[in-house]
Amino acid sequence: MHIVNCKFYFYSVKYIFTIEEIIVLEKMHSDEWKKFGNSFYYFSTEQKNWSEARQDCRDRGADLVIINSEEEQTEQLNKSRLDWIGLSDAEKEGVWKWVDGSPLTIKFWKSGEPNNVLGNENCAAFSPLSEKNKAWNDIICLDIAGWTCEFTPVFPRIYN
Ligand SMILES: [Ca+2]
Ligand SMILES: [Ca+2]
Ligand SMILES: [Ca+2]
Repeated sequence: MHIVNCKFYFYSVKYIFTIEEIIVLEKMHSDEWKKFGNSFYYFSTEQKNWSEARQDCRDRGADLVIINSEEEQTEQLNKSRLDWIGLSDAEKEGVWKWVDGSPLTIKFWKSGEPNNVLGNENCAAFSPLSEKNKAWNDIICLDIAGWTCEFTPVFPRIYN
């Protein structure tokens, strides 16, 4: 009887998750999400403008990708298409901010970018077939491009 109780206790603990943990589990077991480092990534199959792309990520419990390191930049580089990242200067011209509100520190602009053509380029995207450290272009936010969502769990215990 004692052993049965212990076993029941073990399973109870193992299978009670918070909603946030269930979202992580879903991404872990979904073919749509790819894990790299501490994050999961979703690569769109469609093309949308920047705001619609961001909304799609939010609907998936994530946001547009934020490039925090050279490793992440390199990992994201294998793209043969224009692809939105979570970076814009729409609020104040020339002041680039990530979708989580953090300022731009490590940068991977193409040569000559950002150039704010016609005063109207406020959203950043990977350019196709770019060099490793020179890959981003500022383009018009209403342009159509693919996009990448990133989800970083704040509770690493269940997927380590
Ligand atoms: Ca990131
Ligand atoms: Ca701009
Ligand atoms: Ca540009």
